[in-house]
This record gives sequence, C-alpha cells and structure tokens, in this order.
Amino acid sequence: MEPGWRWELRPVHLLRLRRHTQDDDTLSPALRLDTFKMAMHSPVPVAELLLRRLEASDGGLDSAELAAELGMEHQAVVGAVKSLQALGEVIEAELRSTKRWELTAEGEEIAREGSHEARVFRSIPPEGLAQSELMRMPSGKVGFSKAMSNKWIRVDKSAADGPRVFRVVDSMEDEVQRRLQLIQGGQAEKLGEKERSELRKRKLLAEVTLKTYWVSKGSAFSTSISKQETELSPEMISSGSWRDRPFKPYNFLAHGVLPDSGHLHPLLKVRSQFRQIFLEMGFTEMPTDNFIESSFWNFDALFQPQQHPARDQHDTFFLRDPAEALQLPMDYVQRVKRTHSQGGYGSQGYKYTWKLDEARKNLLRTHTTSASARALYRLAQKKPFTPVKYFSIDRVFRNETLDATHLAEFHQIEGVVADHGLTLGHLMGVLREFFTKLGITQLRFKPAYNPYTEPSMEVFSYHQGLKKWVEVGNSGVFRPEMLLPMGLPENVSVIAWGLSLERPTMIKYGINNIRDLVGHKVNLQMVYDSPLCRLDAEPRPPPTQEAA
Ligand code: FB9
Repeated sequence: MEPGWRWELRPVHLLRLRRHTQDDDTLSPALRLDTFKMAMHSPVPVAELLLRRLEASDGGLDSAELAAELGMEHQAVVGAVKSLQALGEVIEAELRSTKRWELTAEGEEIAREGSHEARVFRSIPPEGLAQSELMRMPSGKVGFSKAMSNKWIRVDKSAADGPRVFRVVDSMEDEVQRRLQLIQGGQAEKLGEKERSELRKRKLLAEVTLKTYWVSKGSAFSTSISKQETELSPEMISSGSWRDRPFKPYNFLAHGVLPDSGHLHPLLKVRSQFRQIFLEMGFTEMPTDNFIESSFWNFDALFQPQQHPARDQHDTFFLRDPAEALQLPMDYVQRVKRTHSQGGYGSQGYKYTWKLDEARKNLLRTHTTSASARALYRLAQKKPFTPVKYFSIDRVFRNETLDATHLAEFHQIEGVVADHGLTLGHLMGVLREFFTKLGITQLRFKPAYNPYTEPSMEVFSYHQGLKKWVEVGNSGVFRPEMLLPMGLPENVSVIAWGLSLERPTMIKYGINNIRDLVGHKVNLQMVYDSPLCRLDAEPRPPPTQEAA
C-alpha cells in the first residue's frame, strides 16, 4: 500500500456493500467482493477498476454505486470517468442527477446513539428524575418534549423538591432511530412520505441531489487502457517506438489556457470607444496631462466671474502648495480682466473688480473645458485661423456630496468644434452624429445655462432599458467674451459639449453604484470578466448577485 495511503472503512461502505450483495443480483457476490478487495488492496487505477466492472456489467453502471462498492469517494470515480472520457470512445458517460435521502450530521448521531427522546426515557429511573436535572442533559430539552408527546413520560409538578419526571410506559420503540438506520441502510423507500417529512422537519434527514454518471461501454471500449502518449519525444522518433505507441488524439477544440494578461478597467474600455468615435469624426485629442490648473484657465478664461458659487471651496479643491500659478500670459490676462470688469466686444461684462490673485489660485481642475480654453487660446495665436475639432477625455475633480453616482472625481468627455459661423443648429447636428455613434438616436435638447456658453442646452436621450429620458450631457456655444479676448476672429464661433465617462460605463455594464466601478471596493473579478461591450450595442443586463 503506498505510504500515506490509509483506507478507513466507514460503516456506510460496509452497509452499502451489504446492500449490494443483498438485492442487486447483476453481479456475482464473488466478483463484487473481489472488485472491492482489489480496490482496497491494489493500486489499480480507479479507471481500470471501472472498466473491469463495466466489462462485467450488462448495460452500464452508476458512478455513485461503483464508488460505494469500491468504498471510495464518488469524486475519485468521477475523476476516472473524466480521464476515460478524454481517451475518446472508450466509454459513454451520461450525467444524471439523482435525488436521494441523506442523514444530516445530527441524523447520523441519532442513528448511532438513539433519539433524544429515547435517551431521555432511558435516563429516567423508576423513582423518577428531577425535571431540572433532566433538562440539563444534552438531549434534555428536545427529548423531554418529544417523550411527553409520545406519552412515554409524565411530570409530577407537585413533587416535593420540584417537578419530577416519571416513565409512563415500561419500554418504548425508538422509531426515529430505526427509521434513520433504515435510510442509512439505503432503504429510504421503506418509509412513507409522512415519516420522511417528519425527520426532515427535525433536520435529521435531507434530500441531496447527487450528480452521478451513468457509464456504459463506448465504441472503442476495452478493459486495458494503455496510457496514451501526449508528447512525441525525440527518443520515440529516434527509437521508432512511436510506431506502436497509442497517442492521445489532439482535441483541436480544447480551449487554450488564457495567458495571464493585464485587464483594462471597464472605464478604459469605454474610453477607448469614445476615442474611436471622436477620431472617426475627425477630432484631435487635446492635451489634458495637468490635473492641477490655475483658476485663470479653469474659470476666468471661460468668462466665469470670480464670485461665481462654483469658485468657492464648497465646489472646488483649491491647493495650499503650490497655491498660486506663476506663469500666466499677461497680455491675454489683461484682456480677460477688462472683459470681466468692464466688458468689451459688445458685452457689458460683469462690472466687478477682477483680482489677479484670485485668478492665480491653483486648484484641481473642475472640468476639462480648461484644457479647451488653453487649446483655443493656442489656436488663436496661429494666424490665419484654421477650423478645428478637438476632444478630451480625462479626470476632473469636484468637491461634491458623495452618493451612489457621484464621487469627488470623474472623467469628463468634451468635444469642441471651432469654425466660421457655427450655430446652435450645427451643435445639434454634431451632437446627433456623436450620440448616434453611441447607439443613442432619440435626443431631446433642453435650454440650460453655463457661465461660458450662450445659448446652452442639456441633452437628453430616451433610454430603452431604463424606459425613461436620461440626461446624457450638456453643451453650448462659447461666449464671445471667452473667445475674442483669446484673439480668435470675430466670425469664428465655437460649439462644445460635455458628458461623463462613468455614467455610460455604469449603464453599459449594469452597475448601479459608482463604488462598484471605481475605488478600493471594486471586485477585480468584475474587471477581469467585464467583456468589451460595444457602446452602440444593447446594454448588458445588470450582474446578478451570485456570480458576484
Ligand atoms: O454624462 C452624463 N450622462 C450620461 C452620458 C451618457 C450616457 O450614456 C448611456 C449609454 C447610454 C448616460 C448618461 N451626464 C453628464 C448627465 C448626468 O449624468 C449629470 O447628472 C452628471 N453630469 C456630470 C457633472 O455632474 C456634476 C455628467 C457630467 C457632466 C456634465 C456636464 C459636462 C460634462 C460632464 C459638460 C459640459 C460642457 C458644456 C458646454 C461646453 C463644454 C462642456
């Protein structure tokens, strides 16, 4: 016997063996016994034992029964079935699920030691037993109430030193133990449904579904399975021994082992699709490699007044160090200052004292529109003006109240088109083209307000899955007070729109809480398993909880 192998014969095996010998006349007890002994003593692979048993059986055999017979774990036989299946047509194996009754651990214990009520009954001497003492026994509580309901015992409440329990009958039949032993002996069918359900209610019995294999001979059945070669080694070739060696057939359908590879986070998968859409529409990506921005480019350049509520700590993360932006294009800054404080270019401005210090304050950018302002300013410096289409997708930071769909940072997607004589109609047109590529066709535009665009529109789309109109973005025509101080020509107008990356990603992947998408609570499995789902395809159903 191999070192470390220890056969422990559990009673159930013997019982099963006994059961087999009793009512199953297909196999001569002798053959059954020697198969069992063989299993016990010789390291014959289970597969071989199975083939021999199959050889002897007519029609086939059940993997669970064979396991019982061989006194081994069902899993071991299942393993053998799988390895024989891999050999091709040696065996046929059909998966079956058989329901059967199995004792729970407490059921096993009662079958061995007797029912709680029987133990209580046996523990009562003729002179009776103090109820308090009886209740302290392990089976006390359960046993007492059962023995009472079986009218095996009675309680004399008036006894001198407190309630005392006496036997009513001289002897009793421990039906519960008998029935459990019957089941243990594989004769569950001898019990009526009522008895069975009573034992189930007492959590002594459970119905288990066992997935077993019904194994039968395959077209290439043989009892001797010669180990099939899986490698063609140089010495086989040089010795020519490959000629008479059986080789395992190639399974060209076998799935290769997925190489361990990196996994793109769903957000980045959707980002690459948005990038693709913009590039298809002829847009160029704006540089956004600066989370830290000056208030000037984030607000002032966008003609957002310095007392605008978005510019206070409640909405914006200001920096303590480096607190101030030192490099600002001062000639342009002067024009912005004048436009804010006095107006110009046909605008009356905001008529307030514009402060350079306020504009120098560094912050975490609250939108990528600051990158658009920088790009448009660079564009304005290039004469003559050339129409452009820019886009950006990057992180922005807002000191907002956190909730299921809002974190203090998200990815903003922004599109900007600068050309002569662009109107709101052009904006609606480019928005239709953009969202159509997202698979969103039904759009509605609702007038809105942004400090840096006039007119402005919120964009809504009717969402089939959610059966409602969803806000899918914001947009507008940049104000001349923003563009002209940059030096862009009079008749050049710039249309732009923005949306988030998180919202479409959550909807696409059926994620309701942003913390399941971003942050330390994300279950990486979701990232590994998240397929690349095409934005313009139907959204995936929300992940059912299990799989989870
Ligand atoms: O993304 C948003 N919604 C959205 C987008 C796509 C989508 O796709 C589905 C697959 C079908 C679903 C939903 N929103 C913008 C709308 C809302 O979610 C809104 O409540 C939250 N918004 C963010 C800001 O929250 C404070 C989303 C974010 C947003 C809002 C506005 C802009 C950018 C991002 C902008 C802009 C702008 C305007 C004019 C000129 C330049 C930029």
